[in-house]
Amino acid sequence: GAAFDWADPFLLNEQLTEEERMIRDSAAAFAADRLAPRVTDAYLNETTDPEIFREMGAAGLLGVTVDDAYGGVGASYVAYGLVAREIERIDSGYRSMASVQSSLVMFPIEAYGSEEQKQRYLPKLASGEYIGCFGLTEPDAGSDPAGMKTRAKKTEGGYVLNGAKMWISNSPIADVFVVWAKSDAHGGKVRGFVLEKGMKGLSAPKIEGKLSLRASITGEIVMDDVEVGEDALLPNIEGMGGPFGCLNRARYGISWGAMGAAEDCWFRARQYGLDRHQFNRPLAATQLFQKKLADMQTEIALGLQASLRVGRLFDEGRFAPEMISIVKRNNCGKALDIARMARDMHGGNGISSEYHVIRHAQNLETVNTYEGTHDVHALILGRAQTGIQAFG
Ligand code: TGC
Ligand code: FAD
Repeated sequence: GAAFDWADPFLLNEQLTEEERMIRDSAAAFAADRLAPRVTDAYLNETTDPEIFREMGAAGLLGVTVDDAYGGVGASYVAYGLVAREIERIDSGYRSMASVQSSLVMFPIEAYGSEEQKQRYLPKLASGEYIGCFGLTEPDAGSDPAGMKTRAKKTEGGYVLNGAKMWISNSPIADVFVVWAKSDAHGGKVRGFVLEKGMKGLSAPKIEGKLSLRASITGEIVMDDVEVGEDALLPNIEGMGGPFGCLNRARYGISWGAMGAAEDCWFRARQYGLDRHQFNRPLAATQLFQKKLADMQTEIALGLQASLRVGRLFDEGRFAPEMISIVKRNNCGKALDIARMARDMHGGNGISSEYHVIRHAQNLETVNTYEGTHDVHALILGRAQTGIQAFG
């Protein structure tokens, strides 16, 4: 039989290609060198260094699946997932910054944009010179984005946009805004628009006071008679399939990312249990402690294997959104449970920023909520197996 690797129980590493392992390793080195040293300060002070985008760009971590003709890496969805896992091992907020840029801004421009839009935006988004954001959620339209109020009204040379987006990652520091609006010229159907910082009537105030995901800046997008030309419209998509197509990619990446955060919690809890003695023996010598480690190992091994499978299907063009709901929902839910467990296993130290586990737990509250809440993904899966839509 084969030797058992406790940290890689199902030999995931062996199931990756050479290129995927290389990309993973460079993401891991970047995360350790550039992100880990900054994260505690960023989290405590709620600051996001825009320079991180440039550094990620230089390290080849933005637009992993985007065509290299446009500055992307042209690698697989599995490689993209591995990058998300390595970045989120440090912090979910850093992974958010990267996944919005790659899946929610570069993807729609590549998939739905004109040649001119691709040339104009993709290389600069890939290098991190431009920071992107994605505006779908509104104050009164979260789980039900089709209920959006943002409107695009046809003018002679283009459109005028009015509305407000809420809870938008990166928006206060963004140069490029992919926003979704109902367009009167298209029978009220949802259309995508690419706006740029500095347009008259466009602002993106920061949302203050977040107690989760504090290393990633979040804001609103306010559009007050923002006039754009016809060239701001994403020409090749109409309807809710546009934003959902982006969400499929981001949700898939999050399923890997959440497992990265969970692994960090697991490894830290294991080490803490080996080092810390109570009652004259290591905490790790107790049955309760070992049971928790076994639960963590099991859920992470299963979750990673499932994400890998969905990633391979993605790369073969055979994924269904419901598959993504399974891994997004389960991996985020399990990661949150694991982070809370790791926090508990660290005792009092577990509440300190120095031990990192409470930061992961706080972050994963957001990760479990955004990109479709845990319950909303249950409803997607319930609909798929009963044929009954239980949302409204
Ligand atoms: P429904 O009737 O199901 O579908 C409407 C149209 O959309 C199509 N569609 C999809 N297409 C591709 N992929 C998918 N996953 C799709 N899901 C639906 C569908 O085929 C249909 O097309 P058509 O042409 O027939 O009109 O839509 P519904 O309005 O009933 O939606 C229900 C529900 C709950 C599934 C959906 O609204 C939902 O997923 N809600 C959750 C919202 C959400 O995830 N928001 C995320 C905002 S972005 C974000 O959080 C970024 S955080 C990132 C970070 O910082 O990392
Ligand atoms: P609601 O939809 O009001 O849900 C509240 C509760 O009700 C949840 O528990 C939900 O599961 C439950 N619920 C809702 N509907 C039903 C139902 N039919 N049946 C049963 N239960 C239901 N959005 C973007 O567009 N772009 C971004 O970049 C972005 N970044 C984000 C960053 C952060 C830090 C956060 C917190 C959010 C971000 N979001 C972003 C928004 C995010 O996608 C939404 O918060 C999420 O979709 C949930 O919407 P909501 O907050 O309006 O909650």
